[in-house]
Amino acid sequence: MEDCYLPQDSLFLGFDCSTQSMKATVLDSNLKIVTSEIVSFDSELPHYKTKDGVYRDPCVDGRIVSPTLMWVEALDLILKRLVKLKLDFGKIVAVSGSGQQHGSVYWKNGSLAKLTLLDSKRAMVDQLGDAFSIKESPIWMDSSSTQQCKEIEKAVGGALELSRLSGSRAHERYAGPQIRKIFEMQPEVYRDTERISLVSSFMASLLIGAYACIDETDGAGMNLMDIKRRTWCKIALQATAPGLEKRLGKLAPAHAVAGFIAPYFVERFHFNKNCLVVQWSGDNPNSLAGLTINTPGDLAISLGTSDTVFGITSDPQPSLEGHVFPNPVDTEGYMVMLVYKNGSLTREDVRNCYADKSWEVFSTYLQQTPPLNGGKIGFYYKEHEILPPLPAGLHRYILENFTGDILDGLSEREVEEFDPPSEVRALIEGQFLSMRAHAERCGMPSPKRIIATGGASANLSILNSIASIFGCDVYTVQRPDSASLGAALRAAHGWLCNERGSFVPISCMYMDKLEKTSLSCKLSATAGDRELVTRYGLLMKKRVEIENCLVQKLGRW
Ligand code: ADP
Ligand code: XUL
Repeated sequence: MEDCYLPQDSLFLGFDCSTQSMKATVLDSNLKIVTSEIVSFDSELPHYKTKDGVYRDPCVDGRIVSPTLMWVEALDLILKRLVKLKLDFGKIVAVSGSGQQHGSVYWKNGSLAKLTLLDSKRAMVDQLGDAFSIKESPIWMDSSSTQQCKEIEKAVGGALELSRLSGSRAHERYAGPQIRKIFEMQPEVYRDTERISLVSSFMASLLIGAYACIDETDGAGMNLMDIKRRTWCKIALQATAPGLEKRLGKLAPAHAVAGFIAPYFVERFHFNKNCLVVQWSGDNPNSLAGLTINTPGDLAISLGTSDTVFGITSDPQPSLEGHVFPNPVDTEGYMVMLVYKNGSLTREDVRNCYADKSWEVFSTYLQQTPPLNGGKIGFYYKEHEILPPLPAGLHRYILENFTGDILDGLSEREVEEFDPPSEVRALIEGQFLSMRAHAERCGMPSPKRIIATGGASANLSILNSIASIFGCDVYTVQRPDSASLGAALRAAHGWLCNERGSFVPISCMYMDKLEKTSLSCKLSATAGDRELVTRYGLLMKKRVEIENCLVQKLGRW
């Protein structure tokens, strides 16, 4: 194993610009957390008037955006908070970050000059007010580009072909269909755009005071990149919009250095001028890094605003439901992922309706009710769902007979038949049975261990349900914000690769001393009995059949 020495007394800063908040985590050279901070968009930047960090457009079906400037202001604010915590910025040798995946930012013609010449005496937000041709960035929750998805798939030879080329079929939230929508509906705005960034490369651009490259892993979440070659895919570019390649700039590996930190940050926060900014990437890829996932069979379940399931493989299969990205922490291999839009916000909704708005009551209900819920199952979609593509809505069923014919065997009953505790269990079992079913369908290996992260991984009763449904142990990390932790780890990794002049495996930084770092995980829920796992398997199959019926009846594709 190579010697992966990080200089004593140095610090590594990782951000996470997510849907509801901006987070920061600082690691020392032993990969221990020194400090962390969070800025919640709704409550701490109330003048943007977001709800859950976003605007849901009441006039345009499925349009969900966030104000780009809010992210700019949040960066300044979180750095000010870190100053208050007496963080020694001079010791930070590398910075990186996570962005919510797929969200895109549109820089107006002539904005590079504004970015390069930021004056450290005035807040960034006051200098970039006029820098964007679109002030509200489409984000991952948006589902308003169905038409463009269809057009792009048709132009490249179908959904599966696009998935084979770019790692995913066309998805409304992906930047490619969003860009095409802007090109079609606001051609003058598209013409007035000199650069398109993802949230990740946008934040890196602020930090280096120039346009940063899009990294190859987050770039794969656009329906525009050839995942095998790690280059822009000509046919997808052509199917999306003219003159796109020059607006996207170049791609770079996630471990590459984007540049030195800009004078704005050196003068305003006293960063060392030699501090490196390592390419930012998506929040899920950085979580994969932060959870130290590097063996097939390790499965991560992230329970944040969205729920995601991911692991690594050397042999990804193109599919219509999963996503394939280049491995963010290696030059070889792939990350495979499933994404649900109805994650924490839907759990909160059910908690608020049925469990006195309290996680404690929610957990008690989950503990009180028997596994399999007496055949009561539910599909809870507060928002239009991605997996499967179904509109917002609530569908409850009671399976009378587990072995009977699916449509004869189930009856859709009145809401009253579900008391509050079984409502909670139906939601949780439904969410995790769906994950188990789709992970199997995508060819992900049966998990040997699951690592849970994200806000809801703090809930032990949820973790117990996961362990029973998947039939394997569930681990948690010391802190649920693995995306900013992973970003700090990737900052260290990028620094090391740069120092060496070539790629080194990320694991060499923590191998053999994992338990001494802040990356170690602990066993939080143990696998349930095998018989229950088998019975959950049967319930899962029934649920898939019902899901398929719902998609046939209500799906939009
Ligand atoms: P983000 O995707 O914005 O980074 P987080 O990972 O920070 O989201 O997760 C935030 C979510 O965590 C909240 O929306 C909340 O519903 C959920 N959460 C927090 N505590 C609990 C709990 N004890 N049980 C279930 N969910 C929780
Ligand atoms: C991933 C996705 C979400 C966002 C949330 O494809 O859409 O998980 O990354 O921030």
